[in-house]
Amino acid sequence: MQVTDFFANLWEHYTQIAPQAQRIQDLFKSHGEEVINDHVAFRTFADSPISLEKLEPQLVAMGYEPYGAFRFEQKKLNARCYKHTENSEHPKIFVSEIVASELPEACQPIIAKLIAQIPADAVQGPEIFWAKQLWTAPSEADYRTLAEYSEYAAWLSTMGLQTNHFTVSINHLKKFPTIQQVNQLLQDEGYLLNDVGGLVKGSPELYLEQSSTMADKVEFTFAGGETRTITSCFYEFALRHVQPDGTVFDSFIEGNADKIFNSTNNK
Ligand code: OOG
Ligand code: NI
Repeated sequence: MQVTDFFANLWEHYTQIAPQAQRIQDLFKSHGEEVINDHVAFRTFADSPISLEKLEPQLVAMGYEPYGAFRFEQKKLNARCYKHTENSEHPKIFVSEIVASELPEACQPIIAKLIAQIPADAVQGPEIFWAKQLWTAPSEADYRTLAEYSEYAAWLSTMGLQTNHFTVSINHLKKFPTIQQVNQLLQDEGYLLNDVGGLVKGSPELYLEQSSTMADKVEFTFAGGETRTITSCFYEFALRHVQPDGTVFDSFIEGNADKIFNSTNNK
């Protein structure tokens, strides 16, 4: 699959569940901006047929290569980032996975039940990145148990494998050159931003500043038939800075990412 077709498919699925992203992109366009994506992110289950390791060959087949690895000790996550080998204009990709065996006992049978339903050969092509839930809906009780220990696991149990967020490259905006201006525009339009550790994650000194909306909400029907409003996906904004060696920082920062993950928390 062509990389541009891959991202077009991702955007179409993503904006169905996160309509705020389309509205915000349209808002930037109404100010004469061209909206370029810095990166997209996915979440998945480690030790499963859709683990990071199983997904990676699909990204490699499209010309991507891994260039960074991360560990989130408290959240029990591993992550890797990927960039395109030939075209640096293609969005970067951030994939994280949760290690269920490291979560409290109470979570383990719940996650095992979901993973057991994923076909061993689930990963056949790039379409896997918008496959969503590859298992039947969890019960509301199981969802709440997961949420108690891991908002990430709870989110993944309902949303499955799909784009968790797209990210606007602030570097490519003309009228909103600072992240503060972007945040102000969004707040003036009534969008709720992730304020964990402040609205701006990172700093120019770290060569990366990021902010994000709080996730959209969707109706979800649990196994027992109860329909509840839960969080879906969010939109992110990233400003990258030039390093002393003259190159633009192109990776990710654990301390920033750790806070961005909370954009899907049910507050
Ligand atoms: C990923 C959070 C990390 C970033 O840009 O640091 C991230 C997630 O919420 O799944 O996207
Ligand atoms: Ni991100």
